Amino acid sequence: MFLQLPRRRLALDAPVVMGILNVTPDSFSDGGVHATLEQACERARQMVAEGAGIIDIGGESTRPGAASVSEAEELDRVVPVIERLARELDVVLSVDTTKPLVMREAIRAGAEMINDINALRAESAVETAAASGAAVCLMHMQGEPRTMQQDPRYQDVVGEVHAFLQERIRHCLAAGIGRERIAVDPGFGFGKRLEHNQALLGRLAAFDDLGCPLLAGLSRKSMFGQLLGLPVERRLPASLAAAVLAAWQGARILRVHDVGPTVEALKVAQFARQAGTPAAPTG
Ligand code: YH5
Repeated sequence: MFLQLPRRRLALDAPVVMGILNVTPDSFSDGGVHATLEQACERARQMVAEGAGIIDIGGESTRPGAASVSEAEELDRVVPVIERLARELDVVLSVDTTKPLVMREAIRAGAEMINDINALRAESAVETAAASGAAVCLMHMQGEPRTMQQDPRYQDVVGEVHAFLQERIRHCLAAGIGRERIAVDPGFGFGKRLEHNQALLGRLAAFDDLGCPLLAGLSRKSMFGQLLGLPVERRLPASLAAAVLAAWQGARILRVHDVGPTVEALKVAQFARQAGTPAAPTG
């Protein structure tokens, strides 16, 4: 299995780690734009050295309750980082955005993938993504970031997320985005209670029949805070366990903060997955 990028293919036979690079004012100490650019690039280099295959660059905080960011502000944050990293590194660059203009400029600057938590539902987003030649990640979200955790409800969370992703895949195919350019994501924590996240994590294999590689973002999420009563800085063991469970069920891309530890944990998962099935007994 692979993901088709504009000028090459990303092999997904073994799970790939997508390192999270937030380029928001709160993510780095405030030494001005140049200091921020330099620190963001340094963080990206470090994640590549630790084994990341994709760097996901975001200029808008999409955490529950976060304020939205203007188009101009988001462009100012992400484009310089993408330009610099595209020149410097061979890693796949992904832009984490819901805005068509940001998608277009990010791809012009060297991004090869669009990670959209809104699954290209913004006006002209599908057309923009199609024309760009970039790969896309379609993520499920119920509601919108500001209010999505207020009262999330489902009759059948796995069935509803599956139906949503299927509909978004169809929409992309109709716009000319080939299936080999599409990854799908159940959107852990996006309009979901603990029981919803539990059902999705336990039944990730239910998304196999969509025929697109599965991306899972579980790193440090609130579901582990709820389950374990731990603050965000103590959620690494839970995040590693979840990444391994997701990969064991076939997830091909894991979006994480802690690249090195996740790469090691995923090697163990892949090692077990590659064990040969025992020969059927004869006689
Ligand atoms: C995702 O799952 N998530 S941003 C709250 C946390 C920790 C982490 C403190 N973008 C995803 O990472 N894109 C985000 O608790 C994403 N899939 C894709 N494709 C939220 C996040 C986070 C939020």
